[in-house]
Amino acid sequence: MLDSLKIEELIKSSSEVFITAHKNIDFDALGSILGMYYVANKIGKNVHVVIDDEDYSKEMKRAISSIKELDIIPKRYTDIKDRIDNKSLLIVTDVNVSKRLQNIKLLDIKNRVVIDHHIETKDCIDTIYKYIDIMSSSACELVLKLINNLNIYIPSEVATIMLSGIYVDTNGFSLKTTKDTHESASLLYQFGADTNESQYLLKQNFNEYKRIQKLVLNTEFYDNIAITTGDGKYLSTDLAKSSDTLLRFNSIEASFTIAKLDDNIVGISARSLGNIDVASIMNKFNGGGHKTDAAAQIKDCRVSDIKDKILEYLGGLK
Ligand SMILES: [Mn+2]
Repeated sequence: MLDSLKIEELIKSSSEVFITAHKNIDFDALGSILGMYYVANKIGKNVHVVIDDEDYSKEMKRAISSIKELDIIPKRYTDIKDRIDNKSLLIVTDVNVSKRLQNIKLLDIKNRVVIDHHIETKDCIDTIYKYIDIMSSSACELVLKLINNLNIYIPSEVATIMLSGIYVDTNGFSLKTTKDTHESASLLYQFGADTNESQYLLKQNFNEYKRIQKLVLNTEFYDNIAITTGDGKYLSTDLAKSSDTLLRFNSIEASFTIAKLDDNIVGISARSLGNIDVASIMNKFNGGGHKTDAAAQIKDCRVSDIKDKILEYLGGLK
């Protein structure tokens, strides 16, 4: 449950607020950071947006230059580290594991709030308050609930970035989209979100597209199950996008994408329309999630062995 007053109180009692998200920032991460910026700003706190990525896509540069016009200048950890004291508050959005943070040193800040829609794993950041809802479409949707509850105003440039974040995370309002998602979008339009500008922000990277297509083209079908395996290394977001894509084909009820994430780590991303519980299968690999959306990472194993095990577990479900 979202406790808006608790978040408000934590911001009020802090010295300054630092907001960050995951490495390789995307629009959901940036949008949710900016939403939280306006929440803390309205409460009257000094707020710092902390981003340590080395480089950005053209689209991300475009978004960041639009917020610079609002006088929001993202800072690096080295710029803010001397400001940290024992009353500093760290707000983390769109991620809950420390190793994926923009800069792990931000955990020098001991008072932390996490707002996220990803599966909570064992190495979740320690917090004084966390709002994690894996059924929610995006971190932006969660932050918009807070914005709505606390009656916060956001400028149109930020509304456009948040709309783009929801668009990306729902694959164009098709996945994990609920009444709440549309209500969030509706609120963004009231703040002046611009769909034309959003189209510029949402332009895809062609190399990423090729990587995901390569995965998708390597799919094998077993009745209503699609299983894809990748050669070489992929990003975990590639696996997720591949499984999302596969779910859209005729008669497919569940999809699995398996590929190496690192030399000794194999990742699985699993999706289902709800009739097959993919979380129960990911649990067998010590992963987790929800019955429609789950994942796992396994050390020191082969992609082909993982595929065989999935088929075996699926056989057991019947
Ligand atoms: Mn997200």
